[in-house]
Amino acid sequence: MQFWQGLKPPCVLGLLVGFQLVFVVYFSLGGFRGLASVLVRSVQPEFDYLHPHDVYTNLSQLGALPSPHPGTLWNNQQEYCPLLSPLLVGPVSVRLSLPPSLDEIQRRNPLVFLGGHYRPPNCESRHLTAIIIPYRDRLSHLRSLLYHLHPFLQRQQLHYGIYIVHQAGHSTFNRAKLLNVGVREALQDEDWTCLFLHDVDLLPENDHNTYTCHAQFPTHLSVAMDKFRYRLPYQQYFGGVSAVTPDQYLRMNGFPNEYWGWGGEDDDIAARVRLSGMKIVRPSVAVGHYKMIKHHGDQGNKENPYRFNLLMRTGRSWRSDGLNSLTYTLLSKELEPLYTNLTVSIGDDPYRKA
Ligand code: UD2
Ligand code: MN
Repeated sequence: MQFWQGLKPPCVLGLLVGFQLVFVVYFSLGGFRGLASVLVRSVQPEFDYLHPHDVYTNLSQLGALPSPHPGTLWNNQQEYCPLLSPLLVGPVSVRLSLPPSLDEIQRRNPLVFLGGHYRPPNCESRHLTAIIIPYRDRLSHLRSLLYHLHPFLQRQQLHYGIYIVHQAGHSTFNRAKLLNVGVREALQDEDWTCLFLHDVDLLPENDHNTYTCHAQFPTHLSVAMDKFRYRLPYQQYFGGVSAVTPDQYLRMNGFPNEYWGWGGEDDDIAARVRLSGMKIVRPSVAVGHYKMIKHHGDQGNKENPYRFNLLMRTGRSWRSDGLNSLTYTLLSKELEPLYTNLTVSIGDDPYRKA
C-alpha cells in the first residue's frame, strides 16, 4: 500500500500545498545556487560600502612615527609587522574624477621614496609586492590610481614598489607582453615575493583585499567590479587585477607575447594557470570590490580579431610563447617620486595592416 492511500483528502491537499510552497520558496531564492549564496553570505564578512572611509585614513599615524629618513629602517633587527595590519579600515571611498596633480599626491605620501617604493617605518613587512601596470597615454587614470593606491598599500604595511611599463611608439598595444617586461625588470631591482598585474583604471574599494600572494596558486583579485554589477562575469575570468609569485610565474612560462590589441590575453593567462597544474584562488566577493574609471577603447588597442584562434592554440603554444621567448628593448628607466617608469620598445603587431 502506498503511504498516501492511508491519508484523508484534507491531508493530501495540505501536502500538495506544502510542496508547492517549498517550490515557490526554492525558486524565489534562485534554486540551489541562490540558496547556497544566501547561506554562504551569512558567514562572509559584512562591509558597509555605503559609508566608506577616506582613503588616507590612519596614515598620519605613520608619518608621526620618528623615522631617520623616509624609507630607511630604524635598525636591522626590526620585528615583523603583525599578521593583520592594525591600520585597516575596510571600505574606502574612490575619487573617480579630477585626480590631484602628481605634486599633490607626493605631498600626501611623504614616506614614499624614489621610484615609488615604500617600506613600513616601524616594522619589517612580511610581503614584498611589486605592482606592475601596463601603460600608454592614460595620465589622468594613472594619477587617480597613484593617489588611491599609495595610501591603500601603506595601510596594509607592505614593502612595495610601483612599476609603470610604458609601451613606446604607436604600434598596437600588447598588455600581456608589457606585463612580462615588467616582471623581468622589477625582479632585477629587488627580490619581490609577489607580482601584481594591475590595470591602470581599477581602484580597489576595500583595504582588507590585501595585495599579497597565495603561496601555491595565482590569485585573481578584481572579483567584484562595478562594471559587472559586483559579480564575477565568468568562472575563468582573470582580467583586471591578478597576482603571482615569481615561482608561479616561471611555472606557467609567464604570459603570452602574441596578443596584440584588446582581449583574449587574460583568458590565455587563466588557461596557463590550469595547463601548468595550478588553479585560480580569489578573495571573497564581499572584499574584492573595485571601481573602474569609465573610458572608451584606445586608438592603438582595437579588438584583436585573432584572439579566438590564439586561444585555441594555447594548449600547444604556452611552453614556447612566454617568458622564454620574450624580446624587447628597454629605452629608459626613470625613478620618479611616485613610480618607476620603464619605457620599452616591444616590436610590432605582425598582422597590423600598413
Ligand atoms: C579588460 C580587462 C583587462 C584586459 C582587457 C583586454 C577588466 C577590468 N580588465 O579591460 O585586464 O584583459 O580587458 O585586453 O576586465 N592600456 C593603456 N593604454 C592603452 C590601452 C590599454 O594604458 O592605450 C592598459 C591600461 O592599464 C588598461 C589596460 O591596458 O587598464 C586594459 O585595457 P582597457 O582598460 O582598455 O580594457 P578593458 O577595460 O576592457
Ligand atoms: Mn579598463
